[in-house]
Amino acid sequence: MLRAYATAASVALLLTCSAVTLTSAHEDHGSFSAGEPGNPKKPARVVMITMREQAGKMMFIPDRVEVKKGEQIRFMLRNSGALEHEFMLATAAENAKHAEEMKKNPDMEHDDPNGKRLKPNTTAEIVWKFTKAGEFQFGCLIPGHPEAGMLGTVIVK
Ligand SMILES: [Cu+2]
Repeated sequence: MLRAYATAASVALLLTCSAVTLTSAHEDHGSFSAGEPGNPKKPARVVMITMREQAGKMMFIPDRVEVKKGEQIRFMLRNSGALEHEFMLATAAENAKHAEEMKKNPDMEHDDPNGKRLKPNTTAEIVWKFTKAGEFQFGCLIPGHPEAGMLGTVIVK
């Protein structure tokens, strides 16, 4: 588990370095590490992700998704839990940094192309195009939730 995390973090670090060079060109509309916001009018493969708590743990079901480079995915998110949860798609390193920021501001709301916060018994969608190969992470960064297991992996091949 720790080993897998370390591998993810080092992959993320490499990706972050390459993302930095792109930042200046994309400053006007932000840049995203895991690819780019999708086009809802274009075909997309549906991936359903359920968020919930059970027996002291919090989880995404499934917590691992594989996609092909260039593929567009429509994440259909459902919060079936009793608490609010969020889905933030980035690198593991970015999510870890973001989680630290959220400890200072736990009510930070997310409604971004790569992230949504869902109240209990609500749904949301994210259409995303995975333009880069690598390993990315979807995480719920509400304080305590990553620690309770609310992290998932996207493998882009
Ligand atoms: Cu959560």
